[in-house]
Formats: sequence, structure tokens, C-alpha cells
Amino acid sequence: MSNEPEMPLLTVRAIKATPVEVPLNFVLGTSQQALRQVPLLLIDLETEEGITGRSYLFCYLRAAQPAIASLLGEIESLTKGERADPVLLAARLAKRFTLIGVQGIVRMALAGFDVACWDAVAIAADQPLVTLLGAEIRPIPAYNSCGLGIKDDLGELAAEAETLLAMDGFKAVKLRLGYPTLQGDIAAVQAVRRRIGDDVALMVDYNQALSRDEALARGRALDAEKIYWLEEPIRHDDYTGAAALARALKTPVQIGENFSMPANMEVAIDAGAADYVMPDLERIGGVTGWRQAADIAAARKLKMSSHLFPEVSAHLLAATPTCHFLEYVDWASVLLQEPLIVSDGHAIIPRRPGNGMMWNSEAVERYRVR
Ligand code: SMN
Ligand code: MG
Repeated sequence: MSNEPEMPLLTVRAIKATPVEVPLNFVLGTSQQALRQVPLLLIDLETEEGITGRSYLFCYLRAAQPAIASLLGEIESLTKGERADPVLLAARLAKRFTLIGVQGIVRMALAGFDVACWDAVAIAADQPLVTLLGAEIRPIPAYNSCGLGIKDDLGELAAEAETLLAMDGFKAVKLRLGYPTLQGDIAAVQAVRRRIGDDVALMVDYNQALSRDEALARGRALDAEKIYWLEEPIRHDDYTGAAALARALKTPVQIGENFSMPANMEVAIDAGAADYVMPDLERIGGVTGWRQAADIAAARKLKMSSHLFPEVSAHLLAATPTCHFLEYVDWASVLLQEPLIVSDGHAIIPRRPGNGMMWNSEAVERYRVR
């Protein structure tokens, strides 16, 4: 993924950030918090040449929307009139933000700018992002990650799994775990498994709920349940603990949504903290950060999946040598003129230039945060 693409000449003019909050079609009950609606920030990068690049960020909290928008204002004043070359600007901006630290919401703002910048460049080159990155359009294996939160009613949970599989021919779903007891986790897994049958891949995600000891005990019990991967069982930055789990368990350990910048992913991999990795577009550093991460995973022959942002991640995974699974969520679909299509369990990368996202302005008005 490391060949440098030709960058058409474009000049940054302005960055517009629009806060929206969209209701989820399926409540997402993680071990930490239940998500019923999600605050997103839509980004439009306008250029002097008239081309607009787009991206969106998941802000986690309403309070983070104005904070990230304000950081984007800072990025605008630092890049206005400059050539919109995402690789050059990523290096310059990272240097400019070194003292505050390129972490957290600073990292998200930089990533949002980077993704929009790559979109503008790909549109100017009249190519889908994946093609600009030197790869070809192909269907990307996807799992349905909507819903399947922690629920007391296991009959309802199993029914939801069935609904999610029926949606677009998915052959894989992800279940959130971290019930008060191990028996609770196993009961949820078995209720879902009974309903979906043996041929469906079932991932599970603890969202960092467990201590090391508890993770070992629950992981050993889950080893008997044909789980496809065990995601974030313990604190995300405990790489030593994750490495011990990866060694002790049969089920592959998956981490990565909290890797902040590719360098962190490299440290985790070198510690043996994961069997699989799944960086998140807005934490790994946008398209520019993803490309570096993909090279790191390829050098270590580690399978790489995506976290959220399926519209852009589909392009990136197609250009990732160790491409594994796309995490499909439908959060942004209502805001898009042409939502990402999934067919037969695969994300279909659009042939439109850029990343393919265009806002549905009526929906943006409806969900706009004022
Ligand atoms: C997750 C994290 C944050 C928001 C939504 C979902 C979850 C996942 O860890 O991997 O989907
Ligand atoms: Mg997760």
C-alpha cells in the first residue's frame, strides 16, 4: 500500500463542520454504555478549484462535537491556501500539534481532515479512492455489527441476530459480552448460536470489561463455543495482559479500535497482544494513518479488519494486503445520498470518484444539532 499516488493540484479553501445526531436502528448495548443515538460531525473540505472532499467523525459525546469543530477551525487556518496534499499536510499538522499531543480529539480532527482531503484528491483524479491507492474494486467480506448489545431477554437477542443476518445476506455478526457473570455470557452466546446455526461466524466484544484473571476464565469457557474472535477482553492498552491471553486461548484475540496512530499498533503487535487487528479510521490517523498500519500488518502477516466508518474503510480494506473483515454499521446511511451497499455479506465499493459519500441535505437538516 506504500506507493505514493499522483496528487492532482488542489488548494485548501475552507473546512465546514456540521454536527448531527442520528438515532440508531438497533440499540448498541456495550459493557460500558448503551448507544441509542450517535453524535457525528460531517466534514466538507472545500478547495479553490471547486472540488469538495467529505468525511465524517464519530464524536462519542455531544460535548466533543463543538470541541472537534473548533480544532478543525484551527486546521483550516493552518492549511488555507496550501496545496491539498494529505500526506504532506499530515506530517506538517502532526508537528504543529505535537505539544498538545496528537491523541484523542486532536487525532480525530486531524483524521477527519485527512479523509476529506483524500476524497477531494480522488475526486480530482476522477478515481474511486481504492483505485487512487493502487488497488482494485472488489467485494469486501463484512459482518453485521448493528445491535446485538447486552440484553436480559435472550429470546429477543436471538431474534435480533436472525434479523441482522437476513438484512443483506450477512454470514457473520458480532455479539457484545460482559454480562455480570460468565454464565450470563455463555447463555447469550448459546442463545444466539442456536438461532443462527453453525455456519455463521460469531465474533464477541467485551469493550474492555474484564480483569486479566476474569478474561482468562471467560476466554477458556468461550474456547468451547466456536467464537470467531474475542475482542477487547481487557483494558485496551494492557498489551502484556492481552499477549498472555492470546497465548493461553484457542480463540483469536482481536484488538485495535483504540490504537492511536500506527506506531501504537506496531508496539501492540510486537508485544504479541493480538492475533488480529482492527484499526479505527479516526484514531489510526485517517487514510494516511491507515496506509501505514496496513503496511505494518502486512509485514507481520496479521489479518486486519476495520472499526466503524464502513464507507471509507471498504476502499481501504481493498487496498490492505491482509484484508480480513469490514465492520458494517448503518449509522451514516440515513445521511447519505447513496448509502454503502452490502450484498451477499460483502460491502460493495461504489465506482464513483472519491470515497463515494455525498450528503442527503434534507436528512442533514433533520438531524442537525443546533
Ligand atoms: C464499538 C465501540 C464504540 C462504539 C460502537 C461500537 C465496539 C465495536 O467496540 O467494535 O463495534
Ligand atoms: Mg469493539
